[in-house]
Parts: sequence; C-alpha cells; structure tokens
Amino acid sequence: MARRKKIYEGKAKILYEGPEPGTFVQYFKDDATAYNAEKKDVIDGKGVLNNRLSEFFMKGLNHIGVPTHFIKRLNMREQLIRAVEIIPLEVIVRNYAAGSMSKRMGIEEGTQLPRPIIEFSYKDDSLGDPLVPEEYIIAFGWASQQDLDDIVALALRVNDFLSGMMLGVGIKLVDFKIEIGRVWDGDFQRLIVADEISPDSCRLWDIETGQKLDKDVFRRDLGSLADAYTEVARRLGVLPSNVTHAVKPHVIN
Ligand code: AIR
Ligand code: ASP
Repeated sequence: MARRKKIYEGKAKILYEGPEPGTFVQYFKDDATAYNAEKKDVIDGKGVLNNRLSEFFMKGLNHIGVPTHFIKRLNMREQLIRAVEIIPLEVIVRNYAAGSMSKRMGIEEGTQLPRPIIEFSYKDDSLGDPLVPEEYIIAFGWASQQDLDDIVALALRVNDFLSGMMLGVGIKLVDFKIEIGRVWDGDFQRLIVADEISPDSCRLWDIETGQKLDKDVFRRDLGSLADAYTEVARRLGVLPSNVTHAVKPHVIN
C-alpha cells in the first residue's frame, strides 16, 4: 500500500490522512491500555471488533440524525471519517454508578442514578484525565457555553440511543465516554460525535447475570476481553453468529 501520512497515533487507534481533503482514515489497533497506559497488552482481534462495533453505533446515530464523524468502513481495521478538530474533553454519561464515580463518591457500583449524569474530563494522560468543571472548560477556551449546551444535548441523545439498543439485547449501559469534534461547513461550525463508540469506551453489563462485557474485563483481569467484545457484537448482529473472533492457532491437548 502507498505510504500514507500519519496524522496522530493514540493508544488504541492511528489516524492517517484521508483520500480527500477533510477526511481521515482511522485505524483500530489491537492494543489495550488501562489506567492511563500503566497496564498494557495486545488483544488479538480487538481492533477488528471495535472497528465493526463503532461503525454499527455511529451509523445508527447518523440514521437518527445525530451527526458523527463516520463516513464508511474501508476494511477490517479501517474506517473513513470526517476530519474534525477534537475538543480535548472526555464527555462521560453515567446511568449507574461505577468506576471513578463509585470511588470518588463512595456509591456502590451498579446503583442506579436519579438521572443520567454528564461529566467532563480533560484529556491528558500525564494528569490522569482529571475531572473538570464547566467553568474551566469555558475559561480555558476549550468550548463556549453554547458548545457545552450542544454537547450535553448530543450526549443525551447518544445515551438514549445506546441504552435502548443495548436493552434490546439484554445489556445494561452503565456509562460511556464520547469525544466531540468540530467541523466547519463554510463559515458554519458544527459539533459532531467523533473518536469511537465501542466496549472500550462503555461499561456494558449483562442484565441477567451482571457479567461485564467491556474494557473492565481487561482493567480488572476478569477473563477474555476478545470473548466479551465478540459476545456484544454477536448479540447486536454485527458479526454473523457462526463467526468467532480471530485467534491464533493453538495446540489442543
Ligand atoms: N472512559 C473514560 N476514559 C476512557 C474511557 N474509555 C470510559 C470508561 C467508562 C466511562 O468512561 O470506559 O465507560 C467512565 O469511566 P470512569 O473510569 O471515569 O468510571
Ligand atoms: N484512561 C483510559 C482507560 O482507563 C485509557 C488508558 O488509561 O490508557 O480506559
């Protein structure tokens, strides 16, 4: 393949220059990291699964009029996306307490929250992605008050869509993270959902058993991450049911 210009390499994905101006190619790696990259591994097949799952969610959002960066999937690991300027925030929506909220507030994991709670973290690994108040976001110029209102509206629509989709396949959407990008249509600026939506960026629990089907399986050493993601994909009909994730050949004794 012709050499392409790398725009950015993150922990789980690489962005390349796209075929047309205003586009990027997003490549999904098999690398898994947690706790701001203190814990690392390579999980065979994770990139393929996340490429398919993110395509599935973003396409669905586009269909219901929630704008996303997704244009089309190119191959097993790559998708064509709109080039955006990423707002340096993790926009987190929580329906049930878990993870850092449970720790911070002393609320038991799995406790249903009175309403979806949105919070913002500043994207900076060296600082550990600290939670930031809206005041910081506006004062530091990352987003305006109007942008924040738009981001909250987008995040709540994504939450309703994903929660319903997951409920339909027996999965509880505990929380998730999205990133937001700016695009310009002429002089007109718009905010759209960017980055990825996958079990790397959500907490997904089986409704019946409470089994974790997301990156916490890796963070907390709970078993096979690829199996968990394959199960999510299978339930959503994203993978034909007779396909299992790509594993290396191994000797059975
Ligand atoms: N998240 C936050 N930073 C990166 C990711 N993937 C996601 C987690 C979880 C939610 O945001 O996967 O779904 C809240 O994370 P935490 O650690 O703040 O409880
Ligand atoms: N902060 C993210 C997580 O824990 C990614 C990372 O730490 O590398 O999921």
